[in-house]
Formats: sequence, structure tokens, C-alpha cells
Amino acid sequence: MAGIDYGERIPNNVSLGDNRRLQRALEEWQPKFLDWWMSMGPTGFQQKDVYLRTAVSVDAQGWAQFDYVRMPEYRWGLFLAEAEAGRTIGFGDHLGAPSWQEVPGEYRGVLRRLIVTQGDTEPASVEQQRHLGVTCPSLYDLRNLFQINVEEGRHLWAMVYLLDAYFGRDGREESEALLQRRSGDRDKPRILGAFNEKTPDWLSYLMFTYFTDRDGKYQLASLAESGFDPLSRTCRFMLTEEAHHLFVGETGIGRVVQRTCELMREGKTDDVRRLGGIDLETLQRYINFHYSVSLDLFGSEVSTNAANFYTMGLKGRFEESKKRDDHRLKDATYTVSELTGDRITTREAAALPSLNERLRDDYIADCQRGVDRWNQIIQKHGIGFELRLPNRGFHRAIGLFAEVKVSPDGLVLSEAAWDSNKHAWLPTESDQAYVESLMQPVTERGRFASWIAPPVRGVNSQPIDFEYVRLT
Ligand code: BYC
Repeated sequence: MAGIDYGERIPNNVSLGDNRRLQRALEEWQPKFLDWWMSMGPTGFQQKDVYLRTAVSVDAQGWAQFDYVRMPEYRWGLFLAEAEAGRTIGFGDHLGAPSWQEVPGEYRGVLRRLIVTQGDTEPASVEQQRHLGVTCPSLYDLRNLFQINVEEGRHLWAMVYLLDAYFGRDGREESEALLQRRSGDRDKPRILGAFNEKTPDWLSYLMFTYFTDRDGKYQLASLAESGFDPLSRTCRFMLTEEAHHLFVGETGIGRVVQRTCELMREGKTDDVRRLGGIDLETLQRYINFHYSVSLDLFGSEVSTNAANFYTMGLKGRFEESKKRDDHRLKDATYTVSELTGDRITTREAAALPSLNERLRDDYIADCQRGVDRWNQIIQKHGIGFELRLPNRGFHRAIGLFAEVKVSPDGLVLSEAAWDSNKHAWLPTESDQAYVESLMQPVTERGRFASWIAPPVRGVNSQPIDFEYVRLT
């Protein structure tokens, strides 16, 4: 079992103690990270005991040790999945060559950019979620929020390790800059669009963990295929933590749907707002918003960047190693969307520049699976309503669809038609005000806010009314 050395100031399984230069660089960064955590991390609760999971080793058994921890004392560290002996590069021009243990000089800039973009999202999400604790719907949910926040902090550490260990002075400058950009800041925004949006309430947060964290899963899985072995190993371990974030999103929205359906049945009404629930139409509008903003995170349909990342062996496809083709894709094609007049059609395009679209397709199929499960909850209650993912062209700001307006059903619309319908498709000010009005903290053990059902089971086999966060 690959244990993690907790005797070190920075827990790690990368033999940090043998590399004085790196150790010094990271030890200099650590207090700056903590300053950032205290000023931009969760508001309040920093001195409370939280029932958190900490990784103690990177194998299947060892990465989840539960105990009460105060967040600033969480052991953020550097954990890479075990090295695979004899690993070779699985795609692109260097297919079959031994994977790189050092940065290939000719790809240095591109690789650094990829790592910085990934790293930037991690603190951004903590910043976006920092005010949520004070309006938690239960102690169970509060604990899950903080678990995600500390792990996003650790994912930042993971990228900073790569920058400091492999990119010298430039890497250290980038590590500093990761703590200086701010989500939503006009002068120093975070790099990608969705990470500058607000996460003002718990419904938005659950949507974010379902839709936006899922982009994380697909991007990390593609980077886990990288020929640059340290990046691959880092991302493989991050994916184990990511699974919990997706669980929080999927079950969280499922619990909201469950509660709404219960209120509809019990009250024999569709007007669940009267009963303190979130109506299915509002849920649909939140889905439309968070899904479309997350689709943008995959970049343009046709991207030479994506083709280059692949050809260089830096970023693969989702489950690259399971695919049965030549892993070079020079002559392959892929079906991408196209605008023909006011219709959305498809065409065959060269596969390499279409890799963003391909990853988006994998993501869309995965998003649909959760929506199907939420619809099963609605069906079980005998309610005739179906939640749906809007068309991929709906409400987009990046790529082909950025210049047009598309309805959830996939019709290209005039500006006037869009303006007169958008309130039916995207959260309105009154939706937001209503959801905000529900955000009253519930902190009694075992109690839940009116708008969300309890989970089916507690964390780590603990009861649902366990004291997940000790507030007194
Ligand atoms: N916003 O060729 P294009 C996560 C830029 S989430 C703003 O189409 P490319 C997490 C692009 O940078 C996963 N700008 O795109 C989730 C490029 O600029 P340059 C994060 C954007 O490069 C929840 C230009 O537009 N990880 O982990 O093929 C909580 C043309 O772009 C956006 C990654 O993203 C945008 N949405 O692909 C916590 C993986 N989209 O180069 C964490 C690393 C594009 O012309 N990143 N642009 O100046 C990448 O693989 C790629 O950078 C992207 C973009 C897929 C994001």
C-alpha cells in the first residue's frame, strides 16, 4: 500500500523530503495558501470540528479515513496514484514511446497552460461556494460542502506540485497567480467562464456539483491519459475524490426532486412554493442554466488547440486506452454540429480538431443518466412531468452557438423570440428571490430544510442525525 507521510509538514507520497529545492518552494507557498483559505475559503465554521475524510494512502482502501478535523488543520498534501511500471504514451505522435517523467521541452508552454487552467478551477469553486455554510439545509449537507471545499483545495495543491516540481521559476510564478485571481473579479477573473458565475444558493451549488464538477471528471480523465506521467498520476488520484463531489450533486438534486414530489402529492397541488418546496419548472430552469454554462467549458467544436494537445500526447480522449482504433486519428472523422441557415445540422469533420466536441458528447451522455434517475423519482410519484437537458446550442457563449440564440428544443431563434421566451427557460429574478428566501439555515441534528429530502443513508455508515459538524 502506498502510504502517505504525515510526519512531513506537507503530507505526501512523492518523497518530498528528498528534494530540498521543491520542498522549500512548497513550504513557502503553504502559508500563502492558508492565507487564501482563511480569506477566500468558507466563511465562518473555520474553528468548528467537521467530520471529514482524509486520504492516508492512495490505494482503494486507504484514501478515506474519517475523523473530526478543523478545516484549517486539514492535511492538504501531494498524493499521486501509484506509478505503472513500463507505462507508454497511449496516443498521438509519440504513441508507444515511454511516458515522460520530465516535461518534454518542446511542449513546455502548452503543458503549463493546461495545468494552470485545470488548477485555476479548483480555488475558483471554493471562492464561489464560500458563503453557503451560513444557509445550510442540514448538518449532513454542511459537512459535504466542506469536504468538497477541502478537496478542491487539495486539487489546487496537486497542480501547484506539478508547476513547482517541473516548471521551475515560471511554475512558481503560476502557483502564486493561482492564489491571486478571484472568481468573478473584474480585473483578475478566473480563467474559464463558469468559474466566474455566482453560486449564491444551495440549489445552484447542487447543480454546480452535478454539472460543473462533471466537466472536471471528463477533463481530469482526459488528462489522466497524458503522456506526461506525473500529470496522469495526479489526475488519477484526483478522480477518486471527484466521485464524491458528483455523488453530492446527483443525490442532492435527486433529494430536491423527491421532496418536491412528496409536497405535490401530499398537498395535491403543483404549487409547491406555497408549501416551501421548489417547483419542477424552476428546477428545469436551473438545469438549463448550469448545463449550458458547463457545456461551454469544453471549448469550441473545432479546436486546433484540442488537436495539438492530442497529437502532442498531452491530453487524450475519455477512456482512451479502452478505445479500439489507431490512437492517432489523422485520417478519422467525427460528427459535429453545424448551423445551416437557421437549422442545426451535423457534418463529418476531421476527428482531431473535433476532440472537444467528442468529449462534450461523452459528458452529455453522462449528464443524461442522472436526469433519467431524477425522472424515475417523478414517475414513481405518478407525476406527469419530465426534466430534460436542453439542446446543446441553448444559451451558449463559446463556440459555434455563441453567435446565435437557440431554444431548449434546438430551434434557432430571432433575438426578439429569444427575449420574449428566455424567462421561461432560464432562472428569473423572481425564481432566484424565491430560492434565496428558502435559504434559512437548519442546523439541528437530523433535521432538513423544507425543500430537500433527507439522504437515504449517512456518511461512512453514520446515522443521518449524526453530528456531522459540531457547532457548539
Ligand atoms: N471560458 O480552442 P478552444 C474542474 C478559450 S472543471 C473562457 O475552443 P481549447 C472543476 C481557450 O482557453 C475542468 N475561455 O478551447 C469543476 C482558448 O484561449 P487561447 C477544468 C475559454 O483550448 C468543478 C480559446 O478560448 N479543466 O476541474 O481547445 C469544481 C479558444 O478555445 C473557454 C480543464 O478545463 C471558456 N469556457 O479548450 C472544481 C482542463 N473555453 O488559447 C473543479 C484543461 C475556451 O486562444 N483545459 N476558452 O488563449 C483544457 O483542456 C482547455 O483549456 C479547455 C479549452 C477544454 C478548457
